[in-house]
Amino acid sequence: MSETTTAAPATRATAPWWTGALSGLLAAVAGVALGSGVATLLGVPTPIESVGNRVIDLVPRPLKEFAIEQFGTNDKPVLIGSVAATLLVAAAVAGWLGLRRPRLALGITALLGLAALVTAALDRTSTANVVVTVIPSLVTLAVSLLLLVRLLKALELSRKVGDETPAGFDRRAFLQAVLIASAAMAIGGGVTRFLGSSAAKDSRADVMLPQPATPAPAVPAGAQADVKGISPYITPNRDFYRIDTALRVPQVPADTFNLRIHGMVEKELNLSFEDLLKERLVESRITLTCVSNEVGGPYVGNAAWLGVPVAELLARAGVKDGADAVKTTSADDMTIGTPLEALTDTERGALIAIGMNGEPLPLEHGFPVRMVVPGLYGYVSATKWLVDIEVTKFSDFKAYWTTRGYDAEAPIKLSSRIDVPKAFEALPRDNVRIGGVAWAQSVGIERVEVKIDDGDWQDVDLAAQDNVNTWRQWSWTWEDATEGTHQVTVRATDADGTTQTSDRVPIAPDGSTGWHNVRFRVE
Ligand SMILES: Nc1nc2c(c(=O)[nH]1)N[C@H]1C(S)=C(S)[C@@H](COP(=O)(O)O)O[C@H]1N2
Ligand SMILES: [Mo]
Repeated sequence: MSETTTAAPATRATAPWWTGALSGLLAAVAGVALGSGVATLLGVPTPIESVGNRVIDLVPRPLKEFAIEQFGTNDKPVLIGSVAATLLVAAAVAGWLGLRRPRLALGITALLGLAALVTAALDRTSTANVVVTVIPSLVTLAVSLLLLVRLLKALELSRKVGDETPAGFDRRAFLQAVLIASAAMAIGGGVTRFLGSSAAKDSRADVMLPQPATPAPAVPAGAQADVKGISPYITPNRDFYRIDTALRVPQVPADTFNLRIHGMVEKELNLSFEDLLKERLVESRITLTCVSNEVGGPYVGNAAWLGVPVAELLARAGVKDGADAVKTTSADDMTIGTPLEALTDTERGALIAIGMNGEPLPLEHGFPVRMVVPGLYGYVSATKWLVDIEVTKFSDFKAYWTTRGYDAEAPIKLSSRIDVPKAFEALPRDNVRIGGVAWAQSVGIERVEVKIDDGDWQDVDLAAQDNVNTWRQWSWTWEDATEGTHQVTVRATDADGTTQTSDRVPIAPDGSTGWHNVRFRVE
């Protein structure tokens, strides 16, 4: 960026500020788009995803909880959006500054690119070699810098020889650079959008699940309560809650899959996906729950899981004396610790699952293989994209969430939820139908009661109990409903005779408690 040798005027005229900001934006977006296209072709995280993954790992637990609470399953788009928005603002400011101080603009752009590079090198969600995972951010860095140089160059004011007043910037060169940047953007965006990573998706489409040796018994008639708007008894896969730290769903094709079982065992086992298909497959309905589920929250779902009993595989490996824990690791390096006895207990029925509601596991729910353990919160049991099972001791390791303020062991707490009415819903006086679900995995639900306002507890109608590991639906009609605003409260009692406590405790360190209530109107 050469300065003219003539004495510069006190204030230098420049091209309009927005041309600088636009240049910064275009250079950054085109760079990111091309980098993302390359990432897609290589099957590794895009630069924005890598930055996002790092943010997930670095944010303190309260903020993570806040994000899950505020945005629920949308926390990922919100995070990606925030990273992208921050980048756009920084790039626009850099471009604007670049009108007067091109070196500063290039410096800022280089720093942004380097940040992406470092996060790509540290990205845990990719099993590819680092040399490959950093290629997209290198492309982003190079393309952004080259384009920014070209755009800013075009914006430099040319001066007629011997004339103090600038003649304006080179509109043709600027337009040309804008077109080049736009083309880069379109190509990168198109590749990312249309060639999105497909190896795991294709692999899933090829999977044929065998018939289970032990199918689940039919869902009992009457397990579904007759209340409009209540949760479906079986949660469809597409509606099943999703909670994980993976910004980009880990890609684990079934044909390269290997499950290693090792640690304090007599004999290490290595099982391919084919091997798992040949095992004795069991199908059972199990209600999964997340420790992040607030009282009345949505992070609970009921599905039929197909899988190999964990107890059988552990028995074959031969667990050594002294072990009390199993540390499972996923393809994206999530570590989860589970009490050994929960997995060796054949009664409990923990599964190495390969199927969900009659289909191979959806990619977001752990394809090709995950663990499902009745009665334990997901973060201590339900490892998705499972690749490694190590028999060990709790004293020898700390699992991911245990280092973030959650307890190492966490059975699911007895709980109940009102599905209908929704908050502030208006119901007609002659048809005040109330309903919901209650769960006490591995024990079973025996009784559910509701009360209106400060009235007496009333027994509700319980739908048929499926098995002790599934939720149970309930319904109730308020016969002599009175007009106005009311509050309904629910509490459940399990088959051991324990009734839910009214004490409200937060989700950390081992799950929420308290009664769910809903305010609604009768008209
Ligand atoms: N690899 C991996 N597995 C994981 C998690 C994760 O973040 N990564 N989250 C766990 C948590 S906290 C829960 S509640 C369940 C949720 O399973 P789902 O998304 O299929 O409902 O997965 C568990 N398995
Ligand atoms: Mo969870």
